[in-house]
Amino acid sequence: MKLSCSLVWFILTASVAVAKTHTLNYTASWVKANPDGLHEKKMIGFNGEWPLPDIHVEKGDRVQVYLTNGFDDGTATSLHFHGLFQNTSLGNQLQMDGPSMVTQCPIVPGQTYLYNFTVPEQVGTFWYHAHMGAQYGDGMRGAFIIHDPEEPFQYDHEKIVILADHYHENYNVVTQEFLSRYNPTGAEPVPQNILFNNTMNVTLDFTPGETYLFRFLNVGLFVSQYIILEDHEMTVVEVDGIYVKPNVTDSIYLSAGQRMSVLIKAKDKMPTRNYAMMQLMDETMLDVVPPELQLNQTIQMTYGHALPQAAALNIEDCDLDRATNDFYLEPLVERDLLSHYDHQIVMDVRMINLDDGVKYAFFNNITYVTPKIPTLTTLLTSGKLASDSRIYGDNINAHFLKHNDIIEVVLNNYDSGRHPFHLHGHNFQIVQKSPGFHIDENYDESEQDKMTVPYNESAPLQPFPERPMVRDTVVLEPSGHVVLRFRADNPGVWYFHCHVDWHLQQGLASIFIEAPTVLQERETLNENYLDICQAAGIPVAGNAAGHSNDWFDLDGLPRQPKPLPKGFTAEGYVAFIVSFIIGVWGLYSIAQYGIGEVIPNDEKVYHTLREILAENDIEVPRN
Ligand SMILES: *[C@@H]1O[C@H](CO)[C@@H](O)[C@H](O)[C@H]1NC(C)=O
Ligand SMILES: *[C@@H]1O[C@H](CO)[C@@H](O)[C@H](O)[C@H]1NC(C)=O
Ligand SMILES: *[C@@H]1O[C@H](CO)[C@@H](O)[C@H](O)[C@H]1NC(C)=O
Ligand SMILES: *[C@@H]1O[C@H](CO)[C@@H](O)[C@H](O)[C@H]1NC(C)=O
Ligand SMILES: *[C@@H]1O[C@H](CO)[C@@H](O)[C@H](O)[C@H]1NC(C)=O
Ligand SMILES: *[C@@H]1O[C@H](CO)[C@@H](O)[C@H](O)[C@H]1NC(C)=O
Ligand SMILES: *[C@@H]1O[C@H](CO)[C@@H](O)[C@H](O)[C@H]1NC(C)=O
Ligand SMILES: *[C@@H]1O[C@H](CO)[C@@H](O)[C@H](O)[C@H]1NC(C)=O
Ligand SMILES: *[C@@H]1O[C@H](CO)[C@@H](O)[C@H](O)[C@H]1NC(C)=O
Ligand SMILES: [Cu+2]
Repeated sequence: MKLSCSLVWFILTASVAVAKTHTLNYTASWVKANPDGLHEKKMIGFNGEWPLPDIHVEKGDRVQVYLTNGFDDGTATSLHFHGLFQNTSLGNQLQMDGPSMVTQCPIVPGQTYLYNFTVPEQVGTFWYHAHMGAQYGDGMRGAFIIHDPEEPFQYDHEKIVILADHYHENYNVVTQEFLSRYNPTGAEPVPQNILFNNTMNVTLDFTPGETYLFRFLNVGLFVSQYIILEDHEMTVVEVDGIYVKPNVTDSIYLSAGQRMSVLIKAKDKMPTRNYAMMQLMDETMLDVVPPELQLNQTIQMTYGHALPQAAALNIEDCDLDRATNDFYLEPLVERDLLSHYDHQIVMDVRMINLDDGVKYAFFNNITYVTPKIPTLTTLLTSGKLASDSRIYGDNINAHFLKHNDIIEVVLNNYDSGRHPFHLHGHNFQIVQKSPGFHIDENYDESEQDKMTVPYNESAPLQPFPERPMVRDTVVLEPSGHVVLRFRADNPGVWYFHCHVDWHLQQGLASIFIEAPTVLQERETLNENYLDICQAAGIPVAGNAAGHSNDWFDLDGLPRQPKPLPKGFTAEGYVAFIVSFIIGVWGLYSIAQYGIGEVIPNDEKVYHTLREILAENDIEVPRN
């Protein structure tokens, strides 16, 4: 006993001796920028500059990021480090995870929050981004690389490339237009462009004979993207912070949130021309493709500036389907399949209109609605009640996980879109991943349920892999399913959500409350946490509705709107509201990416609509 204690002490001192501390001091504020060269807009800079810096650390280092809210227009913020486990066994790590109203209060103007954590267990390609509405779409994002002194591959140069979709309007404007009854089909906002490392028309220099490690990250809000090389091979070596057995391909696919590191070997001899690296949107994710939209751009792989430029690549011969499939990749360090589960969570994904005419996204019948105080505050201030689901309210899709249980998450997609799901605090084995089941463009929405192939445990579509792929973000294909497994070895309050941020805004989220009593022993809310809550006017104790006198009083808890009246289908609503608006105002323009202009007199439209509903004997939705 004594011996093992001193051994632990020795190991701790040894690792402290080499680990560095990186102290970063950032003030977030609006700055003017013109990322695509076509439109100047406000982007979110750190210390007055945009793009934001990439953060480089080494395995085991400590990171202290002071984030000050310097916005001059009341915008609140928060910062998440995507893919980092924030292992709570290290003490007080959960309050560093970042999602607003889950593990912290929003940071209001003038306040500073310290993100203070270590990265002892992980290496590879991660990123940081605001976790407050769709805010990171305005550029509050960057790469976070954890270097490994013992990297299992060699290269001459490292290049980091963040891919993103780009909107000319600011995130709050786009969000408001999207979550509107004037967009009853829930058509996602179509970006105006795609960015390659925060800009366009990039030239990458290649030297014959050299090998390049490219770390690609999709830090966008919405569309997945392909990278396709002309006459060069990519060897995939890392995926979402997991080394994989090297696999050669000419095309890769990254959904929002995903990362891939690839080795690219330059031509051995000086070629007589330059080559194309194509960056391509996954256009199947767009409801409408506006004719002027550039779906791709050609990045120059340049051997010589005097050599002929590469033309855009014809990709007809590329096997894009293989690129979308991460099921075949195997982790380099062999980790056997978690062969059984202790607890299964089945979640059906649906998109449905509620009574306010807005299209929401659901896990089972619940769309996530932000509670009045962060779920972490509720857990840590509720004592013995922390395991009682009632105190968390009924609109956060809470799932309780027992310490060290093996959890199986089954996701069935009753929607025709692709959804990249991301789990905080863990990664997971992908034990089943069905293909998409194609849906006719003119399908009848009421037929959607019949198209879907849900997971059937007695007849899995694929054999279970012996060593399944491990990721932190996985794409659920249209009308298909995925099955994920992980061990609940990190007590916490972990957000599980779609990384298409528009779908997250529609409520496609759940909270995994993992071993709450163990977490209470590990985590204490620090002064800084309490201060930023107080500054935001958010109670520092209480249930989801902020009450701490009666823990079962949920009066005032925000909840999802009522369902649409019976017999009044979403399609009926769409047809009705569109024809109604055209009829009355004649200014509705669905041409504008299916969103249309915001009608100036919003309230009036709605009241008139209610009157017409009543006149036609359609049950009038209550307020
Ligand atoms: C961060 O920068 C601000 C502004 O330059 C300064 O006032 C503050 O003291 C700095 N904080 C730390 C911890 O370095
Ligand atoms: C990229 O090229 C297009 C077409 O030439 C041009 O309109 C745009 O301004 C360029 N963008 C940047 C950031 O260079
Ligand atoms: C967190 O740390 C504990 C203790 O070292 C370990 O058992 C567990 O696997 C870790 N969990 C994650 C998700 O890294
Ligand atoms: C960060 O956390 C470590 C470990 O708890 C602590 O020693 C250190 O003082 C903290 N940093 C700051 C600036 O508070
Ligand atoms: C992308 O931008 C970052 C800085 O913003 C830079 O360090 C990196 O080298 C750029 N990548 C490429 C491939 O140019
Ligand atoms: C790469 O993946 C394919 C499956 O797409 C597999 O057949 C092949 O064996 C893998 N190659 C290596 C070198 O692991
Ligand atoms: C790139 O986009 C243009 C139009 O924006 C289209 O004509 C071309 O086929 C696209 N190329 C690829 C490889 O998809
Ligand atoms: C969801 O369905 C369950 C069971 O049918 C029901 O008890 C619950 O109230 C529903 N929740 C909401 C928010 O509608
Ligand atoms: C699941 O598969 C089993 C075995 O093939 C089959 O008997 C059963 O009908 C299937 N269940 C559903 C709901 O399709
Ligand atoms: Cu989604």
